[in-house]
Amino acid sequence: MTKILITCAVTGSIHTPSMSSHLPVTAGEITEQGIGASEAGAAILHLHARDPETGRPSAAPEHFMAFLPRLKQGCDAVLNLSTGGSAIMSLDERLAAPKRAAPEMASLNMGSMNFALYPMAERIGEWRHDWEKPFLEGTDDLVFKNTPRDIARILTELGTDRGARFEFECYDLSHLYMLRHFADRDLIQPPFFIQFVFGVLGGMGPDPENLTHMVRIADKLFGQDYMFSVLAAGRHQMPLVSMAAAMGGHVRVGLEDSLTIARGTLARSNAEQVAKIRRIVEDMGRRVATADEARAMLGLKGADRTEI
Ligand code: KMH
Ligand code: ZN
Repeated sequence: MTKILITCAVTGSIHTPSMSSHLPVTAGEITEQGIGASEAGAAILHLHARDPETGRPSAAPEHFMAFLPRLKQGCDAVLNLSTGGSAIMSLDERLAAPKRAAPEMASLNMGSMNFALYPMAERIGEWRHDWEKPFLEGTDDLVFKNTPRDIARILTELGTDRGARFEFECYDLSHLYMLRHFADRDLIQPPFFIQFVFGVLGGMGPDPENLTHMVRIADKLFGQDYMFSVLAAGRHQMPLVSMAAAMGGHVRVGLEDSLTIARGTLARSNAEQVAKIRRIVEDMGRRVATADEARAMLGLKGADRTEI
C-alpha cells in the first residue's frame, strides 16, 4: 500500500474558545501546536487564522502572516491554507491570505451547503467571549457558499496564477460529480487529493456505508487519478479515519475537526491526535509519509516557491 498522508487541521473556524482551552488561537499557539503536529507525524498542516484577542475566526492576512513564516521555519510540513475560511466570510475575504501567501496547497470546498453548528451552543455552560453564542446560533440560517463560479475563481487565482494544488473538500456525493465537472473542463489536473468530510450537519453523516459508497463512486469517476483522505467531525473522527486508513486512504485529524482524544476527554494538543492516529495506522502496517514524500505524491511546487 502507498504511504499514508497525515493531515492535521490545527484550529479551524468551527470550534470556539469556550469549548476547549487547548484550542490554539494566537500566532504563538498555532505555531507551537503546528510544529508539534509535524513532529508527531503530520506531513500537511491545514490552516485557518484567528483573532488573537478574541479567538474569533479571522481571514486577515496579517493574522495568517503572524504564524506562517514561523511554521515554515520551525518545520518542513506542507502548509495548506483554507479557502473555506468560515461560512460567515465573503469569498474576497477568504481568498485574501491565500493569494498573498501563494501556498503549495489550499483547500477547495466543492459545493454550497448548510453548515449548521448551532447544536453545539447548547452544550456550552459558560461563554468566554461575547461573539461565540451568536456566531454558533446564527448558523441556523447560513449558507456556506461555494458556487461553480466561486470554485472556478479559486482554481484560477490560486491554482493557475499561483501554482497551488488542492485539498478538494467533498461533504457529499454530489461534490464528487462537481469535481468531475471541473476535471472535464480541464481546470484541474490529477492526481486529485479528495478529502471526504463526514459529520458536518448539512453534509453526509458519519456512517461507514457512506465512506464505502464515496470510494465506489470516486473510483468510477476518477479511476487511478485520485487519492482520498477522510476527516470526521467530533467523536466520529478516529473510527472513521481509521477505516479510511484500512481501506488504503489517507487521514486528517486535528482540533478543527474534533476537540477530543477519547470519548469525553479533551485532547491537550493537536500532536496528541496525530500521535494517536499514527500509532493506529502503523499498527495496521501502513507507513507514514514525510512532508517531502507528500510533496512528491501530490505534485506540489515546493515550499521555496511560496510567498511565506
Ligand atoms: N472545517 C471542515 C469541515 C476548509 O477549511 O476549507 C472543512 C474545512 C473547510 O476544512
Ligand atoms: Zn478548514
